[in-house]
Amino acid sequence: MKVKQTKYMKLSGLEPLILNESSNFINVGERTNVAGSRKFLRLIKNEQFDEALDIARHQVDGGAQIIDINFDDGLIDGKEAMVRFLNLIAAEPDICRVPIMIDSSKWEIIEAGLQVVQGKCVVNSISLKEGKEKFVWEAKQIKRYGAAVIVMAFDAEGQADNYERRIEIAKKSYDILVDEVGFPSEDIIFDLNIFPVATGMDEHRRNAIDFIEATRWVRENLPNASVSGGVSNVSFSFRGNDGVREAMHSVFLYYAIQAGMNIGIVNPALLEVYDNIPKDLLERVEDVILDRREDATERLLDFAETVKGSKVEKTVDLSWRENPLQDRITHALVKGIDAFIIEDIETARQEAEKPIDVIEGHLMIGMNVVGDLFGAGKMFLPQVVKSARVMKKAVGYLNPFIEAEKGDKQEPVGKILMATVKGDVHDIGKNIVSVVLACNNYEIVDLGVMVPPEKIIEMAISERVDAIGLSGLITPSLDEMVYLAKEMQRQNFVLPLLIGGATTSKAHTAVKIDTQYSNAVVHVNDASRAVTVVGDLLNKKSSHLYTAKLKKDYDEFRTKFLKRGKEKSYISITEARKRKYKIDWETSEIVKPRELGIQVLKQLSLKELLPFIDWSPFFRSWDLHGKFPDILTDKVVGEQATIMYTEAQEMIKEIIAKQLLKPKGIFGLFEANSINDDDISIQKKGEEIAIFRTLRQQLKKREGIPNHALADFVAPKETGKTDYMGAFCVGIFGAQELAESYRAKEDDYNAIMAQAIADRFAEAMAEYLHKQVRTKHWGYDIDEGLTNDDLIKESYKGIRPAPGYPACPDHLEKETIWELLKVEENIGVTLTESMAMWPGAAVSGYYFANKESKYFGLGKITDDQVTDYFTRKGITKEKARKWLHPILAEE
Ligand code: B12
Repeated sequence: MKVKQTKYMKLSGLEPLILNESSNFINVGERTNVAGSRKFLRLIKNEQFDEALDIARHQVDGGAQIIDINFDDGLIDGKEAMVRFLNLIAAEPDICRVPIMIDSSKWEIIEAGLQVVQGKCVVNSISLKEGKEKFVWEAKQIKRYGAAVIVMAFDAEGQADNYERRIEIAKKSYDILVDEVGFPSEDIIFDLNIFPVATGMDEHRRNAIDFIEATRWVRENLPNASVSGGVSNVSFSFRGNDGVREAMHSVFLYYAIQAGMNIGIVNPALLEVYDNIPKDLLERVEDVILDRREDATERLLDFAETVKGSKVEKTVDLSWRENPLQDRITHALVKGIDAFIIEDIETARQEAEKPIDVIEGHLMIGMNVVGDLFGAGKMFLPQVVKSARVMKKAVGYLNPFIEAEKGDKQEPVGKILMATVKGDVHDIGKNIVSVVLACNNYEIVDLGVMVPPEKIIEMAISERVDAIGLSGLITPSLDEMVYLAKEMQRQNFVLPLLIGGATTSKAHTAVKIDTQYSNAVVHVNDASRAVTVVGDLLNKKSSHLYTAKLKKDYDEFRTKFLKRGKEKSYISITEARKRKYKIDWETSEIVKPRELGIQVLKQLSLKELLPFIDWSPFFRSWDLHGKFPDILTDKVVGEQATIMYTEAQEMIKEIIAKQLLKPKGIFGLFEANSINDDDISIQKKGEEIAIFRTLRQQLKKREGIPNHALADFVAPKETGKTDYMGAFCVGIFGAQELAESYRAKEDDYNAIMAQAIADRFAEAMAEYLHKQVRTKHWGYDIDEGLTNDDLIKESYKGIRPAPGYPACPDHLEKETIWELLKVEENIGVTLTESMAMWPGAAVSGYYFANKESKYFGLGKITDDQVTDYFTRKGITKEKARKWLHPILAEE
């Protein structure tokens, strides 16, 4: 069900979590609930809070997007435990990046949690159980603390256990909250009570379907409210039979999500992929969940006996080759198997009247199945890209036959121009989106990377495209997008403009790009959304309505966003400097590097980098979420992740054997002192050879919390002590060529894989080199003995921030690294006009060794610091504002 919302729930830990119409189902982790996990209960009772933190971390790593925390147990001081645990979490960025759900039946525990929790949380829960007065009072408190709330379907008469009661209580609670308390409607989540089915009692037969139907009613009738629930309850009768329980959970979720359930507690280990449920089991489970037959429970119980503990062994199954031709072609496309496609296409061609019919018929039928499965979340990105490979192979085979019959041409549903903007070199995201759109029968005009705006305009006209898609990874690309929108307006374009890539956002699109162009502008944050958005934009009948809606949406978003930004308060740069992070330089250890000066890495083999690869981002770039290596056994994406991992290993073997990629690196270690508070003077034998400019946090903080700048980690000149600092650049050459060689063979899947592998090697090389520096060249931590896992968790001493990252967002500083290390002359990595590095798989940054140095986010800065910065740096104010604008507080 497409739920219409006018407002979206916006939660946050360190990172925002916004629930809009296109958000996927949000999974709440419940292992940090003493009622949900015996282990957690034991650890808390024994006061082993550190180990308890690991449970929280494990959940977030495993994909939980919110974590539920509950200490309701007679033997625990719940209030004290809640405060202590939340404070501990706040110091763990990898945990507290997700929002928290403060769960308790006692108000005093909830309130204690609300007072310390970081970000915008959810309170679990309140209800009308003890009357309206208490309900209103608690809701007002929660509103005052700015949290969202779960409302249980419970009132003085008891818990809602049928459809009517569920909607009655939900409506009553909603009206009180919205009309009397003034609670934001988007911050209300209903828990409509999931109860077991197949218990043998007639009154339980409709438990699941009533929940599902009540969910639909809430989502249709109570604007902006969400629906949640604990899914495992539904299968309670089948405890001990995980096979059946897994199937029941997926079937239940499949229908509940369609009805609008958007949040829930689901144990991923007890979830089967809907399409993998054997047909006979599926039918019986659906009969029970949807209450389709009188004897549904008995039939499932009988069948359940045969399902116990079963896991089918895998062998290569070629039985699909026995199926009719269309089924074989569809199977090959869905499974991405190209081994028999030419054979099947040839048969189809011989049977068809014209060769084009095979594309428009057989292949499109198969690709429509792929499109539907992907749209329904039943296929993952890498699988779709593999389908496209099979499709391309088939079309490639048919093309000569089609050309021989002149005049025949398959009509695409639309033509999309795709480009990575001027100055930017990243194209994995753009390539993935292009493939997904091509799979859906759009013709793609791909202009590649670093495309100047004039070329985009010229090609859009000459190719008569239907929409323009722009991609960018680093912040300077955002300006290029704004510029292009202005140009499109000036030249009276009417084409829709799509915006995507890692640094783009709805906020930037709404505030900066949408205002420049009077036609459709839309931000698309992942490939799976691209197809529907483009479909809506190009639909002749409804596109003007869609565009009008978009414009209105962006307008409202902009108004709110601009208002919000102004609410934060900042201190002056002078004040911020007084509150700098102070290291006691009298006692702090300064280690002189064993080797000062510049060194170029020669003869480094890729093999040495293998142990340093962090695989998790590799899967993320394919939209598969989870932490490596757990992701390989994940219930939902594990199979796909394992296939990709195996294929990546094979490609790496070939890359190493044939030396298809070449790693190059350079670093330098220098004498250094911080000067004028925020600058770092780099010296050679006491003489200044370069100055790094750093920026300082200006957000107003609590007393005693410092306002950081990277310069704080280097001893000030006035201490009279010589300190040290480093800089580096690493790059992986050959990825573009390798990707092109695959693309020439119509193999986008391996082309994208090659680029993703090169990116992994670039990060691994940065990690490898940092370790060499710490333990050898600088040698401040000779016997570090960290495992690869520790490296990924950055448990080492010292930091290696990179210009563009949150602590140092000014990309211009790369110029200083380039001059100091002579990067281009020494290893050939170049800088584009937007300060992107070529080749794309490259990382550059600084080394700080002090054991107190740490990563931080700069946040926004105010005009006084900009003035100070451009004066120090010797550039114009205009230039400084151009490069710093994403972090300007008043923008
Ligand atoms: C992996 C990574 C890298 C990899 C390469 C990334 C790549 N090829 O995509 C490496 C290690 C090489 C790298 C290097 C750098 N990185 Co980096 N990197 C990342 C990271 C962690 C993930 C990016 C990613 O996974 N890309 C994979 C693709 C598939 O995702 P995507 O591009 O977003 O595309 C999807 C959508 O956006 C959308 N989409 C994309 N384009 C389009 C276009 C259209 C029309 C549509 C409809 C949709 C669409 O669909 C895609 C598929 O779902 C991000 C942080 C983050 N979480 O995003 C930082 C990040 C992008 N990097 C950043 C920076 C600063 C850098 C460096 C400058 C650091 C440095 N000084 O060395 C360098 C620059 C490299 C260069 N050549 O200039 C910053 C950028 C912020 C900024 N201020 O500019 C980020 C945001 C990290 C941060 N939090 O600060 N990086």
